[in-house]
Amino acid sequence: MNSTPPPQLLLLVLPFLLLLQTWPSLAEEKQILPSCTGYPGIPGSPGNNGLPGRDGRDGNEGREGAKGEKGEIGAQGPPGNDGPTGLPGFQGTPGDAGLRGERGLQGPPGKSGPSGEMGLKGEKGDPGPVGIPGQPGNEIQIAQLETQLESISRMWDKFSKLGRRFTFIYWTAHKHKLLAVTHTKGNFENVLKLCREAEGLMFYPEDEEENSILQSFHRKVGILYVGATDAKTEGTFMDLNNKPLSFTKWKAGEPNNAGGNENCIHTLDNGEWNDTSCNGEFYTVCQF
Ligand SMILES: [Ca+2]
Ligand SMILES: [Ca+2]
Repeated sequence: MNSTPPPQLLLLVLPFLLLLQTWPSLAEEKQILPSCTGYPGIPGSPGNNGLPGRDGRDGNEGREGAKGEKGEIGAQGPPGNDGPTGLPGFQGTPGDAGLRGERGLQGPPGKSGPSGEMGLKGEKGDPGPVGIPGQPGNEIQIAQLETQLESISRMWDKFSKLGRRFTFIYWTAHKHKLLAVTHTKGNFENVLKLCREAEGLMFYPEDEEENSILQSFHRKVGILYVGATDAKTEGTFMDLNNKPLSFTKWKAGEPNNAGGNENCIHTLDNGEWNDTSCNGEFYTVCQF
């Protein structure tokens, strides 16, 4: 640490030192010359300027200034963080159908459909050309083959008739009888033929219960022929096995053989019967 006093301090102390050196001589001079009256000395020259004073204390805080003007828009900040995933939007409307694609490869064949209705038997064809004379045959073998051929022909005819039953509708079982309605209307002869071609018989109800079944068929398809006629003996109705009727359901006043030509029977809505012409086109029920 430097102990040398600063020059400013020397300048401040120097006048006092000069005064101390001068003061004793003046005292001695007063002792020597106590009675002499002196003249006031010439005023000394002004002393040097003192050292600068210390810095004053900080003043009180001033009043708040006026609000400054609005600054310019700052530079755009960096992008913010990604927000949370929003809720799914509503389903949009379906777009237009696209262009039709190319035709695909053919798929495997489907299952066979149900067998169709058996066709009618065709007419006999023309005789074929005479064949080459064969070897002398065995008469026994020929007879056996002819028998087998006849058997096959009968089976075919049987299947053909049974196949016609598939055209009938509203099958119903009652006791030992199987009943069905013809698929089409016809006069008495025509619907009678439809039953026989299917190895059936036109149905005749033998009691009140069976007549109720006949009436239920009537409600499904309309008027039905009853399997009975008095064509053989006027006024005596018989079933198709030529047996007199054991049950009848005649409407009051029937049978009346109106016009002298009512030899068949048809059903009415209430289940009763009326004798009628055999030329009307009605359904019938076949019994198997
Ligand atoms: Ca009659
Ligand atoms: Ca009548």
